[in-house]
Amino acid sequence: MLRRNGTLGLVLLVAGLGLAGCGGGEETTVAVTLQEFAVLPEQDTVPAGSVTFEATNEGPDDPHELVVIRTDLAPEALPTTPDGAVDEEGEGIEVIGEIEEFPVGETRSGTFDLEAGDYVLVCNIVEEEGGEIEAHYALGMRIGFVVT
Ligand SMILES: [Cu+2]
Repeated sequence: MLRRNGTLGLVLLVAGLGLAGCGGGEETTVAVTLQEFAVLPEQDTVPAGSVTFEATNEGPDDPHELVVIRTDLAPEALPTTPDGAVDEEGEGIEVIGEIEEFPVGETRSGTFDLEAGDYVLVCNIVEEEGGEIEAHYALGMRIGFVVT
């Protein structure tokens, strides 16, 4: 009797681990503030699985976007094009997806299947402001993000 219960318990435990290890088990929502010039997620570490970013553009003036990049590079060390934007085809990075540019005062969400690893969240908008080129990435819209 004792032995049977022990075996049953072990089987249930293994089944439970199997489900958890199947991927897609975890669903996490992370609020992210976009502003001039910063990307501010409410948490910087999430479990692997389905991750929904709820991005709010707090401006005050510019449209912003949120690009999810998998990379082992530091947030400020991503490959760039001559205008200062991240080269999305560059060495050492993989663009997973993005929430496209949207206006101040609005919130947009995007859901991505993220494996464990190191990521960087950036806004990769480049605009001309009074004759000067402004790359939001170069101005500080970048932050590390870890999936465990
Ligand atoms: Cu931006």
